[in-house]
Amino acid sequence: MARGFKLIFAVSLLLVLLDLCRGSTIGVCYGRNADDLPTPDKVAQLVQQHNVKYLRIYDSNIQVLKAFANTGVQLMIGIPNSDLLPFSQFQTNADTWLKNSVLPYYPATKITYITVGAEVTESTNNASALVVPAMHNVLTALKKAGLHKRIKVSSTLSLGVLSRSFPPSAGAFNSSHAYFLKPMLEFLAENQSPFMIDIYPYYAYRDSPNNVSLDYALFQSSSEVIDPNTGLLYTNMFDAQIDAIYFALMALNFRTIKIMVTETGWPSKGSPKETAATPDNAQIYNTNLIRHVINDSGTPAKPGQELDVYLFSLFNENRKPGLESERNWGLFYPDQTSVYNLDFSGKGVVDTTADSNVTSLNGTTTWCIASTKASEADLQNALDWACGPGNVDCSAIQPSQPCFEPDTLLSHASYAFNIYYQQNAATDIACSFGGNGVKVDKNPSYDNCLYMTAGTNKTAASNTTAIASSTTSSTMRNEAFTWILSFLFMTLLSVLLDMEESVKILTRI
Ligand SMILES: *[C@@H]1O[C@H](CO)[C@@H](O)[C@H](O)[C@H]1NC(C)=O
Ligand SMILES: *[C@@H]1O[C@H](CO)[C@@H](O)[C@H](O)[C@H]1NC(C)=O
Ligand SMILES: *[C@@H]1O[C@H](CO)[C@@H](O)[C@H](O)[C@H]1NC(C)=O
Ligand SMILES: *[C@@H]1O[C@H](CO)[C@@H](O)[C@H](O)[C@H]1NC(C)=O
Ligand SMILES: *[C@@H]1O[C@H](CO)[C@@H](O)[C@H](O)[C@H]1NC(C)=O
Ligand SMILES: *[C@@H]1O[C@H](CO)[C@@H](O)[C@H](O)[C@H]1NC(C)=O
Ligand SMILES: *[C@@H]1O[C@H](CO)[C@@H](O)[C@H](O)[C@H]1NC(C)=O
Ligand SMILES: CC(=O)N[C@H]1CO[C@H](CO)[C@@H](O)[C@@H]1O
Repeated sequence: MARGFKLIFAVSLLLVLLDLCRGSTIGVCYGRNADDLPTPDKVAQLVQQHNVKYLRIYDSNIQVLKAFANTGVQLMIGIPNSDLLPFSQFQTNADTWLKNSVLPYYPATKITYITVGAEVTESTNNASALVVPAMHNVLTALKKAGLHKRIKVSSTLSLGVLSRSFPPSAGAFNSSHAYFLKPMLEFLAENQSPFMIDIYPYYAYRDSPNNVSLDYALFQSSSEVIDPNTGLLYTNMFDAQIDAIYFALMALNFRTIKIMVTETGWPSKGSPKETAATPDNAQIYNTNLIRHVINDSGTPAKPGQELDVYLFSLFNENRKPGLESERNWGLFYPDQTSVYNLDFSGKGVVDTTADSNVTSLNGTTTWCIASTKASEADLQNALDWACGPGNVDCSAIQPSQPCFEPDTLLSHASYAFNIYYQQNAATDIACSFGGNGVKVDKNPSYDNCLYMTAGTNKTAASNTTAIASSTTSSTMRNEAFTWILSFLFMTLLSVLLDMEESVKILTRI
């Protein structure tokens, strides 16, 4: 008996730690308001190729649910505002939907969240009044199916729920929403569901460029904004907006509710007036956002707090109404080529846990170099990007270093492209550089200038002391995590086996 208890204890400890150490995650929103998108099956491949593990959809489309079966991708599914009336009216409507639209695909398709309604305060019909009753009915349906612990129910909101967001410590909900917001917050607290918010520093900048600096919106500010009430320093608008929500929740004494960002992003193109909507800015925002989040740096009010974030959006959606930017939030064009390079891992070094042997997957080794057809301007842009946001160590192409000669843009760009490519799992997309990169089978190394292969820096990457400085935090967390896991594994072993046996195993290891 005692052994049984020990075993149960060790297993639950393991599970608790797994959960605690999960870290912040990055997902992507898969909106489908377009008539030219690839089939859901193709999208499932694209998503897996890019190692995206979390995906938000806005409905419970059967083709999509089927396409993501057995992919390991965790799905957040949704009930649109237009369906809230039936869901709020009768329990049986929620029961039937769950039975017909969700359960047949679960658990092969990993559904982890249901969003009931989306940004109801922005909705023209009276969705706000319906949302909480609908949430209760969906939860009850899940309880009947025994799934309420595995699938969480919430609803996404826009920053419009706040009447004040600056300074963050003065964050407060608009009291005219209290009639539905208060019961919603009670629901979330009771069921340990997250507060889901869509956050767009882009709009804050676009709508008041005189008050908000572009650098502050893009996580590039060299100056800080001080919250006079708390003395907290803000270097970016994203953190300030999240903290405004934390303070608004605290003001109502909802201290346990976690925040999840169900949409954020930056458009790559806009109308002539939307000058900040460019591929460069979109790339900078999303790159910096991912690094900021993956790092588990939290916000000034909640340092170290994990935060799950979904990027908006997977594709450009040609049927979205409104300004030009509305149709250009995508990371990918409908033909599945990327609008700009983006490293979803935010790490910039080979992820030692994900890929153990990338190049030999195919039996061949490939390198990525700059195309001779690329223009000087494109090469310079791509080189600057690789050595900057792309996180490539470009020291070897500096004067007097081994790869400085020949001192040409083509040669320097080739060296940098290749490192980026190898550090990002050597996927085709990691060698795109806006069409200026090409893959080659022949090792481009010459003299003392050695071109990296995916294997080259394996040991360096897995050696804690040798990791590039910009990435230490999250990688070290993973290392520590691995140690904790190994330790727990050994504890488990020692419970499972006789003590003597496990001592033997330990000494052998
Ligand atoms: C929405 O519904 C609520 C509750 O039924 C009601 O108090 C409110 O006036 C309605 N608002 C509108 C704009 O119809
Ligand atoms: C609060 O919400 C109401 C109703 O949506 C709106 O008219 C009002 O302008 C909002 N107040 C603030 C300060 O945003
Ligand atoms: C922008 O700045 C002006 C003047 O400093 C101020 O009156 C206004 O309230 C600010 N607007 C916002 C949205 O912060
Ligand atoms: C990562 O976190 C550390 C400490 O929390 C911080 O100093 C560093 O600036 C963060 N890096 C990024 C890219 O946010
Ligand atoms: C990669 O895999 C190949 C074939 O399985 C193997 O020969 C090679 O040693 C592996 N390389 C590394 C670095 O593990
Ligand atoms: C394998 O490598 C070759 C040569 O680079 C390439 O053409 C082919 O697409 C690769 N196959 C896969 C499955 O990556
Ligand atoms: C890690 O790096 C240190 C210092 O460079 C070195 O002494 C050690 O042998 C390395 N360990 C491994 C496993 O590569
Ligand atoms: C090819 C390459 O970049 N090699 C590097 C691997 O990591 C070691 C230690 O960090 C560097 O010294 C090498 O230059």
